[in-house]
Amino acid sequence: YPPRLNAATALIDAPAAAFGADRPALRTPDGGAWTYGRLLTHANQVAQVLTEDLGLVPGQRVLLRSPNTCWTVAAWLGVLKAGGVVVTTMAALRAREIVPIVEKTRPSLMLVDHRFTEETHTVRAAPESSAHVMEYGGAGPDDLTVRAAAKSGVFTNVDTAADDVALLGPTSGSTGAPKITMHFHRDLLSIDNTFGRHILRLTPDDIVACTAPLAFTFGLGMLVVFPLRAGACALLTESVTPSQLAQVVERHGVTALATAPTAYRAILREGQVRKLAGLRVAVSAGEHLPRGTWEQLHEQAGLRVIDGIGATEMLHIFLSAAGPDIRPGATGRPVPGYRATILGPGGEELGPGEPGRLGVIGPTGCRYLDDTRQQGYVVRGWNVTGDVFHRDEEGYFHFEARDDSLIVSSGYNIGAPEVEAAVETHPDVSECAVVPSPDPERGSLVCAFIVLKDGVSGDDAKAREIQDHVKQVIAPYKYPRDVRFCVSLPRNPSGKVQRFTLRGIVEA
Ligand code: 3SK
Repeated sequence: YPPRLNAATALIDAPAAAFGADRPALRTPDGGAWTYGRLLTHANQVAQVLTEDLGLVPGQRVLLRSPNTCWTVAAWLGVLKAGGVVVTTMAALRAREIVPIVEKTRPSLMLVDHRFTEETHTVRAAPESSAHVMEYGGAGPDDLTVRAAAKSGVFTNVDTAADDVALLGPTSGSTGAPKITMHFHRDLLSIDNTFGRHILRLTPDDIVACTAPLAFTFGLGMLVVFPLRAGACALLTESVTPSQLAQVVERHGVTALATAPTAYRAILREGQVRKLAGLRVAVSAGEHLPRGTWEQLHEQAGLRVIDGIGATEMLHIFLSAAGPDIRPGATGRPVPGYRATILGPGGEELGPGEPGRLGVIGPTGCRYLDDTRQQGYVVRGWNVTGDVFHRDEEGYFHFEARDDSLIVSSGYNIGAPEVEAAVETHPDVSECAVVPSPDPERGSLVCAFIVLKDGVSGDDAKAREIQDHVKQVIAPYKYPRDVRFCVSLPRNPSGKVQRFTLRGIVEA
């Protein structure tokens, strides 16, 4: 990459010129449609508001909080154009989840979809935060979209370096406070030059749908980076059930779909899979895709699903396979540009058939913002994702297990300690331990073993009460769907909770 590079130039200015300003760039199921020209104009207008009205200086951070909307894409590109750093957060997060992100990333500004401002104002009131909050998508005089309408839509992108930070992506780690991954302008192009070009291979005729939020780098790649670089169109959905997703795919002529195995399984179960038969490309990521699900999708809709594993730390997918290279049941091989290995307990590289921790090296990699956990993730140059795999003689990588305290449910990474802490804020709870419980639909469920305070009885009503409480405290998708009351938690002699004992109970 050239030393000076603003990723927004490659993501919207160049595609609008190369593919034509009238080409469709974004669509929404309700009939909304933005061309490349319109997206470029709105992204420029956002950059103008940020720099001319709000005095944003290159390198300052802008937190975005929104579902997947056209204006979110414009805001995201506008921040890059202005030389700012995007801090992504999911709309579903609660104040107690946003505060640590704000404390760590210190944004100067928060751009928030007008439907999600309530919790943001709580965050704004916190002593650590001095960020200006601006809403968008509403109609008030200070709304970003209203201010943008008064701008010319002409903007010269700030001259950033290829390795200036462009994106701060929080990731719910398996322990403690959220970790904030940093990615450079060049990283945003690297994921396209690797997974995008070699595996996904979108064309300008593709219409792409993905259920992941733009705040999750899986969604960012699938809905912004890859389609825009290919001249394709992204269909943005907010929250859809699996059967609505199948309908959207059929009704809107979607040709490329990316979602988690949970959604594919639900579509199969609900008898909707024929609606996916028009897909040219189907991608599964976020959790392990079992061979049986791959085969059902192949038999019933003719799909050859591209499986893949990525990580927020790596920005996107680094193990995958497409077309004739696919081996059902295997996740794939290192995406061109990446190398992968299996590491033993002492960090030594293991041979074929031996399970160990997955290590990966490539053009993107883990750089946590000011976090000693960096040493745990990058070991002798290998990015160690926490997943256990084995490699076969042909060089394909096969999934075995995930990090002990990270629960992957419907493609979401949920840290067990965070759920435990939320459960323990309920006044009737004495202590709690959270483990994954296997689930045919979601891959895993969040299962909470709860010890109640003396005199409180654990029944269905109490379980529902605690579940509702957790949904108020942290993002609702993290709540324990499986609640089990017990008299005590199993502990080792030093007092540490023995999660493996609890896992044995749920797996029995
Ligand atoms: O596999 C994942 O969980 C992932 C994470 C970040 C970006 C992309 C993917 C598929």
